[in-house]
Order: sequence, then C-alpha cells, then structure tokens
Amino acid sequence: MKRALVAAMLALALVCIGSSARSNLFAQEWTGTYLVTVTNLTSGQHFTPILAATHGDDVSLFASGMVASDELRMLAEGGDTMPLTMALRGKAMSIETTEGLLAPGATTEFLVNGGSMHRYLSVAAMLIPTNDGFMGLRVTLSSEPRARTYYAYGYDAGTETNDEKCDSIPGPHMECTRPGGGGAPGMGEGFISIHRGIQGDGDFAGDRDWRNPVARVTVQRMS
Ligand SMILES: [Ca+2]
Ligand SMILES: [Ca+2]
Repeated sequence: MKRALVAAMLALALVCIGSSARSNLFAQEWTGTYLVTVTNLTSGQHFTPILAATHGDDVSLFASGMVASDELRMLAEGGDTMPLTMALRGKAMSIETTEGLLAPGATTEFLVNGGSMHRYLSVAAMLIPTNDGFMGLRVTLSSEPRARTYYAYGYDAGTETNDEKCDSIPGPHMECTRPGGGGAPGMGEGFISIHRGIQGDGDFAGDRDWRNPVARVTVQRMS
C-alpha cells in the first residue's frame, strides 16, 4: 500500500514537472508585429529604398571590419535591394522595402513581424550621393510593447574608391549636368568601415558631408 502511494506521488510529480517544462517552453516562444520608424538625420544625403528584415542568428547583412557580400555591395553602390532580398528569402521572417528616396529630415514607417526565432531587425539603405556608402543597423527586437529608439551609422562598404564623381554615383543630383553613372572606380577600401563622409574630392561639395549618426530608428511592438 505504502509502495503504491509512493509510486502514485512520483507519477504525479513527473506529470507536474512535464507540464511546467511545456509551459516554460511556450512562454519563451513569441511572435509580434512591430512598427519601425526611420528618420534621415543628415542634411545633404538621401536614403535609397530601405531594406528591412527580421531574422535569426544565422543571418548577417553586414559586419564592420569584414568584407562586404556581393549583395550588400550592390545595395551600397547602386541602391539595389533585390540581391539582398533574394538572399534573405527562406531565412528571414519579414522582408520589407520602402518606396522612393528618403530626403534629409524626412521620416518613413513600415511594419515587420518578428519573434523569438527571428529576434533581430536589420535595416540598410544606400546614402546618395556617395560611391558605396550605406546606412545600416542591426538591433534585437524586444517582446515588450515599449518603443525603443536606436541610431544608425553611415558605413563605407569598402568595395569602391570614393572618387565622389557624378560618373560613379547614380543620380540625378543637382551637382551633375547628367543623370549620374554606375562607374566603380578603384578596388575600394577592402572592408566595411565607418564612412569618412564627403571630402569634397570630386563633384560634390562639403554640404553633402555628414556626421554620425545618419538615422534614427524607432521600433515598437504593436501586437
Ligand atoms: Ca568606398
Ligand atoms: Ca559606383
């Protein structure tokens, strides 16, 4: 009788432990919809359409000090988000691209979905006019509804030498008497670095220059 009672108590304890482990597992998993607001903080640079993705540990759009991927190079040199979008398909939870250029001082917003398995938000957009400059940021999504504000730096993709010439930078730009071109001078700096800004070496003057940060990014969980 005593042995049966002990066995029953043990069985009950195991059921309780099992149910507790399951509820903890479920408690750790979450998904949510986030409102992302991006403001261009520069006075003389536009952002090309912003690529945003939510993803897990296995994805990195860029890392300072490292060589840029071909997909990032195409975004940084020409504002083309499609190669990175294609590379992210099947890995990212949300992939969003804003429309048009974001002017100095302007703000845009969009929604993404994220969660415990896709807890990073990465954003990137070319800075124009630059040879291969981009705004980039990677943040960790919070499961809480409180809005969080981050600041993004301007990076040099390191894939093109910064000659600051109209022939090398897609436009149009008011400094260029022609549309602006896709030339890729030099071998670049070789790795992703903090951008030095516009030095006035080519067709663009110092009023195109900036200091970091280049963007304010606010992320708020909505549901
Ligand atoms: Ca460069
Ligand atoms: Ca170029």
